[in-house]
Amino acid sequence: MRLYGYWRSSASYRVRIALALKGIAYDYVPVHLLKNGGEQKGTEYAQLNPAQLVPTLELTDSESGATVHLNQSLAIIEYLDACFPEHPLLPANPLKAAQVRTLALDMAADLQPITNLRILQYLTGTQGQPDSAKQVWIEHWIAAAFTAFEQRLATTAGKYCVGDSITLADVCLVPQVYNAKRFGVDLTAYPRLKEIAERLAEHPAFIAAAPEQQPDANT
Ligand SMILES: N[C@@H](CCC(=O)N[C@@H](CS)C(=O)NCC(=O)O)C(=O)O
Repeated sequence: MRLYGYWRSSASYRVRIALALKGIAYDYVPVHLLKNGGEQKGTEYAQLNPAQLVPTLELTDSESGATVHLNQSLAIIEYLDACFPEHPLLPANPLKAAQVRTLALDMAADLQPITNLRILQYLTGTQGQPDSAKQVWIEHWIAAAFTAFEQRLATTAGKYCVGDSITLADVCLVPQVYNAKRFGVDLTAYPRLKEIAERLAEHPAFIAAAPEQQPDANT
């Protein structure tokens, strides 16, 4: 398998965590989101993902032998979960699975897309907003999402976001916490979220998947 990603991309980070949890070996191909106007927009990469976003997972289909490119981190992770059932990321219990998906989507569908690079570039570029507007925007949407997440944890959490096993919810939380810290967001108002994120940060798979551990870190 080959993962096209970027060290600081939260969607790539999610897939790296899932790969590490499941102990799947893969090659890593960095796609620089800023250099030369963004390599994700280049003709070569856009063939792998028409949405011009990372990540892309390249794999060989075991049935046809064809090389396949998968996009959308949650689709990729669900594929990995189905093919590599060790350490399941979605509980078998349908109610618990729905709770996991709710928390995962809070981060991956409601928060991350509106704080994504292209949105921020549109805000300060096309919309002509000052650079400070970016920070205000990010802080506002992180607070909205983390407040809801914190309240949900009151009924779902154990050691981790849902119960005592690591799930897709945890996989989606950690990259957004990384992003929040990057923008200087204080997590004190979210004690459960903070405690779970700190616990996850000590897990070997989350350590291996961390942005600073990637070959393209700080480039
Ligand atoms: N829903 C997509 C989101 C992918 C995404 O937004 N990727 C970001 C990095 S986290 C990206 O490639 N941004 C480049 C850009 O905004 O131009 C997924 O989960 O895979």
